[in-house]
Amino acid sequence: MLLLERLSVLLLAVPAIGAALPEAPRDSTCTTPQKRYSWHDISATDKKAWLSAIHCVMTSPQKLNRLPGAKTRWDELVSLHQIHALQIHTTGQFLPYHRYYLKTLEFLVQECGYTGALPYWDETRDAGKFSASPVFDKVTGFGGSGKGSQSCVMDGPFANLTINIGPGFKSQPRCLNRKITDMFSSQTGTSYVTKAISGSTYAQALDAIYSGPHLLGHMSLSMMNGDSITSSGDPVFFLHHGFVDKMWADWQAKDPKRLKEIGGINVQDPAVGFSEFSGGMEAESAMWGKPSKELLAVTPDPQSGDGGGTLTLNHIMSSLGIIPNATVADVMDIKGGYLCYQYV
Ligand SMILES: [Cu+2]
Repeated sequence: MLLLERLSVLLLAVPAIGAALPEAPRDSTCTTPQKRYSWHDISATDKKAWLSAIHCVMTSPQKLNRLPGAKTRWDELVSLHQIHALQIHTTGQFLPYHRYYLKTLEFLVQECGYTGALPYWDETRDAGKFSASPVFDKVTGFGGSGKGSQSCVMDGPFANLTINIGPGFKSQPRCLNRKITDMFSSQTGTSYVTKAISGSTYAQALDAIYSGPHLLGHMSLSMMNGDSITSSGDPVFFLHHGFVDKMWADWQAKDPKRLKEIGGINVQDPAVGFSEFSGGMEAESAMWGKPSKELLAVTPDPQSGDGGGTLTLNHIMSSLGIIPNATVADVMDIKGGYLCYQYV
C-alpha cells in the first residue's frame, strides 16, 4: 500500500504532535465530486460492502501504538474522538472537526479495501420513527436497538462486538450498544432542519445544528450509553454525522461568503462544558471522569495554528497520525479540493 508507506514515512519524520506537521495533500480542483447517498438509496450490495469494511476496521489490530487503551483500528478512531472531546463539542471546532473525522474514517475503510463514497443518513425521512429505518435492518443495516441492561446490540453485522475505548475518558471494554427512542427523533424532521440552517452567521448555524437535530439524533440513538465522549464507538454515529455535515454544507451553500466564515472558542468554556448539560465542566466530569495523564500526553494543543483562544481558518486538526493533519480552511468547502464530495 503506497499511501500507507508514505504515511508511515511522514510519521517517522514527525517527532511530536504540534511540531512541524505534514501538509494535507490537496488538489486544486474538484471536477467530479463523490456522491454521498443516504442509506435509503444505496443498493443492498453497496450496503454490504460498507458494513463489511466497517467490520474489518473493527477487527483489525491497532497500528499507531500511541493511543491509550486502543486495541483495534476502530478503537483508534474512537480514541481520537475521546481525546478531542472537550475541544470539538460546544466549540467552534464542532463542525469542521467532525467533517475531518469523517475523512479519517474514509481512510480507514479504504485500508479495508472499500472504494466507494461514505454513506450518510437522511434522518428527515425517518423522523419520529427511527426504529423502523432501513439503517437498523439486521441484514442490510447496523442491527437494531440493543437488548438487556447494557443495551448491547445483539443482531446484525455488529452483534457481540467489543469496544475498548470509553466509557467517558476511561478504557474499559464493553459491548457495542445503542437504545433507540423514537419520540426524540421527530426533531430531526424537515421543519427542524430548515430552522437549524436558517441563521445568518456561523455562530447561529453552529449552535442551532448542534443543539437541534444533532443533539436530538444522539438522544434518539443513545449510542454507547449516550456517552458524549465515545459515542462514535457505534458505527451509526458516522451516518448521523454525515447528516450533520450535510446541514452545515447546505447552510454554507446559501452564500459563497460562508465558505470562509468560522469562529467560536476552540476549547470548552469551563463554566459551560457541553451546552446540553448543566453545571459546567467540573460537574459534567462526574459523568465521564477527566482525561488521564496518558490521554493528556497525546492531546493536541487546542490553539494549534490559531495563536489564541478563537478558532480561525488556520487551526490545525489532527487525527494523531491516521491521516495527515489538515487546517480548518482545508475542510471549509466540501468541493474545495482537499475534500471533493456532495450529498445527494
Ligand atoms: Cu462528536
